[in-house]
Amino acid sequence: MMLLDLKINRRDFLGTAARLAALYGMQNTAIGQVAEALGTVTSGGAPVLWLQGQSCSGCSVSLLDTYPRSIVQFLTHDIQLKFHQTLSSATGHVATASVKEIIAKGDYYLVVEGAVPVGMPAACRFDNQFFTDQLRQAIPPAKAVISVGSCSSYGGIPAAEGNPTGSISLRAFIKQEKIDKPCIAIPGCPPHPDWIVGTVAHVLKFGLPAMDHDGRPLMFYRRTIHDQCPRYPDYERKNFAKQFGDEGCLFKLGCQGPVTYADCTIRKWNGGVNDCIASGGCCTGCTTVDYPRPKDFPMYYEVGGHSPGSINS
Ligand code: FSX
Ligand code: SF4
Repeated sequence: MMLLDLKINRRDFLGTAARLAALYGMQNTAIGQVAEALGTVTSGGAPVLWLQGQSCSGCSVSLLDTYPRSIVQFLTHDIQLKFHQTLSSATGHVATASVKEIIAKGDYYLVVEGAVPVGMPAACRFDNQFFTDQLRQAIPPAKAVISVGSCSSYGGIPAAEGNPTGSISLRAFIKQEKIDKPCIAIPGCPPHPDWIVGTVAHVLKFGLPAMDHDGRPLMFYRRTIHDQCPRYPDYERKNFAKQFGDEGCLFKLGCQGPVTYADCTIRKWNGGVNDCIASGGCCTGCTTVDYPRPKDFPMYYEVGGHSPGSINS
């Protein structure tokens, strides 16, 4: 599917390659390789099938903020986006037929956003097909599988305490189905657009990235937020904020930075403008395996300490 036919000049192209090399922590000498990677996919060699399960679609919304290469350039030049439930215009039987055709041809990269409701398959359908069955068909022919977001990577919000639909992660689903396919996890609720674009580009050119034991690419998730936090000197000096808006380390307000692997404080969000801690909020640990935690997790409390049950009362 081509969304728009934009031309990209060499300067923009190398600029993107340089940024990707930088976000991998590569030397300048690697820029050529990354440019080659983008060139490979630009020439139409990287069909991508993007499926959505139980999610809020925030991961796709986050991807729209990719920069400096626009999302249109990414979708129309870097990858051949064959189908995406939110972006594609096809609906109903037409969409179902289109996805079936893509799966039958095989040889695509499968990106999955959202958790898998194995305990209640009818909770998530694509036309008349259960999402679980769609995955059973789509995973085996894929060249690689990438789970985008915490829901797909680890279960996330749909699998939070209570979990009425018996949701599990895509990784757990692949294991449960005994499908032999590596799955790269790009957790975050939502994940940073650089993590998505950078991982896809890496897979296309270099194959699977180096990952930690939970499938996260080390190039983005190697160190904790705490280790890279501008408030770390306050933590060392035991200068803790007592309420939101205070200066100082947010640890005593529930900051999850010490146990959360991601590079938000260095990379920044919204085009390099801000991140949770810089804006005065705690790290909620959205890239951790057990996010979003039990219902007594402080994230669900109003400031002032009301219990979760009293939030709306
Ligand atoms: Fe989950 Fe993504 Fe959070 Fe939402 O699709 S990671 S709820 S931002 O959108 O899956
Ligand atoms: Fe660590 Fe959070 Fe304090 Fe930063 S604000 S130093 S991440 S506990």
